[in-house]
Amino acid sequence: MPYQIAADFIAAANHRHSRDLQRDYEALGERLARQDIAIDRLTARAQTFAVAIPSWGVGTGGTRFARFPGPGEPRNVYEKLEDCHTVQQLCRATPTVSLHFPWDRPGDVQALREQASAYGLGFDAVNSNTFQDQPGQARSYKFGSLTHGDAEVRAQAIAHNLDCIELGRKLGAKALSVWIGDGANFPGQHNLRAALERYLRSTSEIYAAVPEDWLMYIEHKLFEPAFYATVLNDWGTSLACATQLGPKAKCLVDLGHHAPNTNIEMIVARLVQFGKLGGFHFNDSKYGDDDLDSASIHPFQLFLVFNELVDAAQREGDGFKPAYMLDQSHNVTDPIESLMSSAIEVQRAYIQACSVNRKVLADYQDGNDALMAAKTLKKAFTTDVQPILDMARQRNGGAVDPIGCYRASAYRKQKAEERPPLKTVSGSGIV
Ligand code: PSV
Ligand code: MN
Repeated sequence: MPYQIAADFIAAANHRHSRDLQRDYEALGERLARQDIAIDRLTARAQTFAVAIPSWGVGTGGTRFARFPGPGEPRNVYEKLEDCHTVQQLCRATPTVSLHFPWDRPGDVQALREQASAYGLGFDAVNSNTFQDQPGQARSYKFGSLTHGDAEVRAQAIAHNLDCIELGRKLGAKALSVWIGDGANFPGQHNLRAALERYLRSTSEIYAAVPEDWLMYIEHKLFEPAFYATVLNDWGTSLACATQLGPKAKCLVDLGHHAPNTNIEMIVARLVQFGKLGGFHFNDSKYGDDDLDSASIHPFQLFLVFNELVDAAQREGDGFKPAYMLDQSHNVTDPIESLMSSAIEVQRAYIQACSVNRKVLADYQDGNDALMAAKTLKKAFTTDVQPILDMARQRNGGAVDPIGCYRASAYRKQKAEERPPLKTVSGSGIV
């Protein structure tokens, strides 16, 4: 029986924090009450907040230079689920897992579904992978996949996406995420327009197979691995393609897939306005697609993204439900700790954005009071909502201090014993 952190271990750890937490919570409650905000209302929102874990995030990603695996890394999708369960057990904000095929292709689909439900986990969007060649694959993706000049390569990439839909269906997923690395490294290598035409033809075939109650997320990326011209390179191209594909197609915004200093919250507002915001891959970056933990570099940007999302939820009503997923790669941290940290940071940005006084903000905007409008946002951003997050976790049965509790447990040590490294390591994203 694989080791799990026991519920009474978490309860005992929580007990040690409960008095301080209660005091901090009451003090914050008083401060918020002065602004007419009921703290329990925010806590209830934090309790229902959810962001999906990327299955590839529980392993060490590495960079293009090296990968330094850590002890006890999961060696297959079943072990990845164990780690996802641990993240959810402690954080209570990550009830679903986003799988990546073929990395996560299960030997027994039903067994995987049952294991997930025994852990109380569900499946979020399934991701296709036509950016790598797999052993035994008939055609190579070296020069592209869905946009390749050769129809047989395109057909193979389309078939893989259809297979992902089928696997996702059996697992109870409701969306397919398509990111392709296709593009050119040299001017002249591609006919830029023809490449996008092929993209649209291939994705239309995939779109036709997307079940009616599913969504298809198309994920753009400015560059890498194509360093001159990526086929689906920006949100404008993504919006045009999703519109052409149809209502089941929406745009996925990965926070690391933009030029430096891009105003990402504005992209969010635009996609919401045109009904095409599908969801997010949350991560953070300093230079490019660094895949760092959420809010490790730009916490204010994350807050501003959620400011748009909270505003959109108010205007659009219940039907507004973008998919939230993490997408990060760990080189120097324990992946479980980084995933917990990111889930909490995304949740923090959401709660800070919920505490913006939107009536006051709108009045300042109407009165052209730029300084006070900015200060209204800053006030919400600088309010320390940590006691709300900790209380939400405790009320949901998680850990008040997830990383402390995880470190005090024997989890990593036990996994190192249970999971001796295999010669062939399971695939993890490094792109
Ligand atoms: C590409 O950089 C990406 O963001 C896509 O979402 C991939 O599916 C993921 O990273 C994993 O490599
Ligand atoms: Mn991504």
